[in-house]
Amino acid sequence: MSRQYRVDDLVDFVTFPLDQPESITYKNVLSDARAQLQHDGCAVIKNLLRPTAIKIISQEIVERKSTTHFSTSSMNPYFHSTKTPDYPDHHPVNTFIERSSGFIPGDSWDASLAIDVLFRSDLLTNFIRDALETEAVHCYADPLAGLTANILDPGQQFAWHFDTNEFAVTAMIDEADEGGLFQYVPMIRNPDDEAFEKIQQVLDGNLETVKTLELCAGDLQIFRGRHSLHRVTRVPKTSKPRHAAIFAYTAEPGVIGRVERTKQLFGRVLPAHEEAERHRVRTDALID
Ligand SMILES: O=C(O)CCC(=O)C(=O)O
Ligand SMILES: [Fe+2]
Repeated sequence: MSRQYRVDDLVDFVTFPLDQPESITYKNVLSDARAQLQHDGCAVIKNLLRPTAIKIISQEIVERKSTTHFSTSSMNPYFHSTKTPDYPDHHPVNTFIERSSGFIPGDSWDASLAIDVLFRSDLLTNFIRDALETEAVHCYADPLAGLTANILDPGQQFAWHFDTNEFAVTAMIDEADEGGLFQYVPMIRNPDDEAFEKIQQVLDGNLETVKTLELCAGDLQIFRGRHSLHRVTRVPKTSKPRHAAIFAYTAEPGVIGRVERTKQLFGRVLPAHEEAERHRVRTDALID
């Protein structure tokens, strides 16, 4: 499938010269993103997408909206929906909150689309790698969860959770008129500490440690979601829907999601998921 779009059709290289990493402008954008990520694991690059790119990608999402898998479920922050008797009732593992949003899956897109060009762009992944000050950034190899659009129709919300992949990149495409806010608690857990007590306080409604982002259409967010508890607040019934393109990346190549989570998010699995379950590639021992 041929590519119709180039990255510079979608991103203004005068303001964001992704193709000139040695330029002063690039270095300024990069050092700002790095500072934000070092501060709390989240960076927002305002207005990265051209207005025309927002329109094109919005249309790509709307055209595929019928393939969204909506799954209203009650889930804990680790994406599980069933009680674990080994833990007390009042514990994050046994605290279940509504997730009613849905995802347009990875296999709804093809290489001709602007959303796919951005996700797989070396220029963008190089920038993300440099912002995260990491050695390599690979597109999440999961055929359903790698490139998705998160859909929150009026009335829906995405409950508190941790991501499986180390970092994600979100391009806001259509923001809600009201609600649909991205909230997070920076670095609440780490590989040596599950921080169950702190997490429980947030789940119980104590929002003191919570930060809220005001994302607008065209903004790009780079987020370390494996250690920072996060959610998208409810979009009220009176609002227009919220659509965000989600680009998932991993530090290691070839990572594929778990069968249980894939079924929950997409309602199905592909042979690649069954295969991966037999040869898991994981980078830490935290609960999902
Ligand atoms: O839509 C968003 O802004 C983030 C959604 C999210 O946290 C996720 O897809 O894991
Ligand atoms: Fe997430």
